[in-house]
Amino acid sequence: MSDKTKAATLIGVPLEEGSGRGGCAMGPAALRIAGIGQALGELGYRVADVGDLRPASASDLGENPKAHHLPVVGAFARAIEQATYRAANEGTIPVLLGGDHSLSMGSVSGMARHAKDLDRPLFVLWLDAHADFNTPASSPSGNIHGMPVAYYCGKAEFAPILPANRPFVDPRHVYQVGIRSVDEQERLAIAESGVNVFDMRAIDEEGMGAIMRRIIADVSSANGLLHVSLDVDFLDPDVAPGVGTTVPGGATFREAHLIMEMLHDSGLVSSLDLVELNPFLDDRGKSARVIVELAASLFGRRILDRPTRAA
Ligand code: EXY
Ligand code: MN
Ligand code: MN
Ligand code: MN
Repeated sequence: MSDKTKAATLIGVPLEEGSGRGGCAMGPAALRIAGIGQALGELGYRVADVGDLRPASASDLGENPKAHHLPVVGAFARAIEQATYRAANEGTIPVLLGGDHSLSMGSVSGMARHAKDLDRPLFVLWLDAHADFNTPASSPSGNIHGMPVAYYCGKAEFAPILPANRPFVDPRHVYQVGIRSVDEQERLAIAESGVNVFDMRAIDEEGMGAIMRRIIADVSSANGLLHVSLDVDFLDPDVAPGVGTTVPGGATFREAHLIMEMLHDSGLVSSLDLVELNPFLDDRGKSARVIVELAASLFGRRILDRPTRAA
């Protein structure tokens, strides 16, 4: 996280219709109670909380049996795209408090518009058990939270949600880390797309530090902006049980913190999603607190000061 900016905008997204079950709409409240604003403030950031987005359902978007609750999810995507773009344009780091992962259709699209204004490429670091690369045609569930990566890469158009000329993210600029649950058709689409996937086996074999050094070097050499999207199910369920789509064998507490610490030191992060927290499934606020601690590491909380490395 760049210390030059030192301002963050919290954007609450009480959206759960993309997930196929109730609970994620309580995520923004749980993250606030767990102290997200206070944590960033203590690290020296000027924090503005714009409250929760509550757009009216988009009546121009018809229901789609293969993309459930499209009028609600689409209305949120429009509102999120604008709020994210505005916060970034004002020189702050947008922090999306989710809400299910379909919110990234809006946040990443908003950052893609911002990056285009700056004539810089947008990169995305997708921390998730899932690839979220389905389309309405390939999805086994019809739940839109399994589709946002395909959407912002321009590979899945449900209906005219955002303007047709919106900038897409180059799939080769998407880095997925922690992946361990991929659907059959999704697997083929990812392989063809050029998305960079570091699955759990890659993490086991190569180590999180080595993987992150490669990603950071790629973004840095392209002078890119980096959007980070953290799905609670990226973490092992023992670390963070408060999510509806747990998959065993996830990232450890320290692996996740190492990512955040290295990202902070890189100074490359422009924006952040904290998604899929389901307080109804959580263990007395455990997962909400872990997510806030990870965000604090991303914004500069450290165990000890590091020696400055020679260039
Ligand atoms: N791949 C499955 C689907 O598309 O239904 C599961 C997606 C879960 C998505 C969670 C949020 O990361
Ligand atoms: Mn996800
Ligand atoms: Mn997931
Ligand atoms: Mn490139």
